[in-house]
Amino acid sequence: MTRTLRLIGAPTDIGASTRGAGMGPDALRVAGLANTLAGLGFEVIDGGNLAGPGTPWEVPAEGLHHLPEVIAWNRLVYDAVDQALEAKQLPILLGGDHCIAVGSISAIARHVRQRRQKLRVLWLDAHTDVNTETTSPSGNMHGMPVSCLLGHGPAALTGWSGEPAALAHDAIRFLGIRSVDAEEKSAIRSLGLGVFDMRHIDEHGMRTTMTEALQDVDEDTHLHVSFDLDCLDPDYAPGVGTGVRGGPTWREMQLCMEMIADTGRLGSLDVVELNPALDVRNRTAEIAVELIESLFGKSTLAR
Ligand code: HAR
Ligand code: MN
Ligand code: MN
Ligand code: MN
Repeated sequence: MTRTLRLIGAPTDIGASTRGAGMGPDALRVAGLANTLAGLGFEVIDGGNLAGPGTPWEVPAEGLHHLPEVIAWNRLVYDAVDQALEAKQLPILLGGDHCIAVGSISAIARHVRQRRQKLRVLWLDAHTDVNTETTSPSGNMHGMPVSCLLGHGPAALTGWSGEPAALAHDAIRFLGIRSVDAEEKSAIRSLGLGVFDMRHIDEHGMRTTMTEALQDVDEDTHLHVSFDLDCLDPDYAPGVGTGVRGGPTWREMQLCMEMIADTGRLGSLDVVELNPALDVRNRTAEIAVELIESLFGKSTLAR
């Protein structure tokens, strides 16, 4: 049976510190995402862009930045991802900044629980995004989605999956991490989160790291990949708002994607933090498309 993929555009930079991620969905389209996936034998439906609130010019001085708009965007994302899953389509959420992962992963968690499957989230990112209202140094909501999903975020963005926490602490693995705020470090330790930081990848290599990250993924597992493009080294992926030196190379990221594809359990995907305003001739979008192609099973030799 042909698998149907549904592209869902969420053109917003509402949770970010830098403007521009709202152009991400169209940059991925221009880089040929739909045709590339169709070339692998999938049916691809581009559902277009969600229409959420604009980003106000003024950034609030205090508290959570743009919380009402972040909630509105996540409601739209939740509904669109939920509808795709109900229609047995594999949702590919095109961001947009990373705050929209609250809506997508909440919808996915509810769906997975109803089907008595196991959820495993791979958070590919330079950052752990596990700040809260009280720990965030910036007030930017793209640094907080993981806390919302673990049940510790701002109340208005927590509990959307129908349970207090969309994710158990051991349902998520972080990869490529190299920028963690002081209070995030304590949270990682106290929550017992599985973080494969860059030192881990340096010491053990991507192959061993991915084998560890994918441990216990079985035929009952729904694998969700939340792909923040700043996971990649900025030499390869300059088009992001908060790039951090010292990330995985293009080849390391390819292997990461190929090993996820090999599990056959990929059930949903977020592609976030692409900022075309900071990109160089759409290079980051093109690299993202090539990596997504590997994630969906492109192989040099196998048919
Ligand atoms: N940790 C910082 C903060 O919370 C920076 C977060 C940047 N986040 C992203 N997503 N780009 O990973 O403000
Ligand atoms: Mn992120
Ligand atoms: Mn990031
Ligand atoms: Mn727990």
